[in-house]
Amino acid sequence: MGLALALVIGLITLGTVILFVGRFWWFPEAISEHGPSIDRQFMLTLTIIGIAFVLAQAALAFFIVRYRRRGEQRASYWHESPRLEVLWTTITAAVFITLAILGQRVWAQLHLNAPPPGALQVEVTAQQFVWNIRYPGPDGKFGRTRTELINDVDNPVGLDFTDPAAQDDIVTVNQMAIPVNRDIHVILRSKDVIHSFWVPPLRMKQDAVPGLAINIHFKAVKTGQFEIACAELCGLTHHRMRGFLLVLPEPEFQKWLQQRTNL
Ligand SMILES: [Cu+2]
Repeated sequence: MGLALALVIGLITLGTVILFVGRFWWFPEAISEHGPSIDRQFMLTLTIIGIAFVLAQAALAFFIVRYRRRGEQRASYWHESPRLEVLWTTITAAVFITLAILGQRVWAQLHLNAPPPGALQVEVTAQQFVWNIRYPGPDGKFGRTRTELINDVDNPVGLDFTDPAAQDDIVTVNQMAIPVNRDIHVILRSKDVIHSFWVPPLRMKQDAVPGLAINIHFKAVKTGQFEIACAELCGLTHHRMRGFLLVLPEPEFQKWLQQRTNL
């Protein structure tokens, strides 16, 4: 029984290692400037945790075989070794705290630091079950909004057109275009419940929380069309809440924007 169990543990460990090392089902290619540093951090964490996982499973299999019941001899065991417990708890804590500090650096650059000057501002307002995207228009200023003006048919963010700055704002639903190689400053809001703005190739995921304006920034370095998924279970048709991010060369982006002006 002991041998069979050790074998099963060995096979599960081997299968898991093959799945990760073979990368049969892996991330989409990173398209943001910060993407490679997120991937590096992920690989570092995965490698360290992977080594710990293999060592722990090998030790488990070894102990199962070494101290198993043989014939009339009972399986032997011991417990409580404060020295060992302190040792492995300290090592685990040191590894986790170091990884957390390293990861925090990349995360903070995107979430806590102010967006670089000149970044293009885009407001993303999540709601059940669409993404409302707003651009400030030619004046570069977001106009005033009022909740009582919200109307899902033609004014999803509640633009107040008595404010001149609101008259040229451009609002689209589920279609977000951005220029490539330019800093983008996203102001993330929610109208109803918590949603999560997730574009896997950007390596960017951030909750949208009602009542908060959350600032994130990034720069896409490859053009293409990518999916904006909602990564927070937000209601019955959460799975249908998907938008598209179009990363365009600057002239095409300007054209895209112009086509939507005065609509
Ligand atoms: Cu959602």
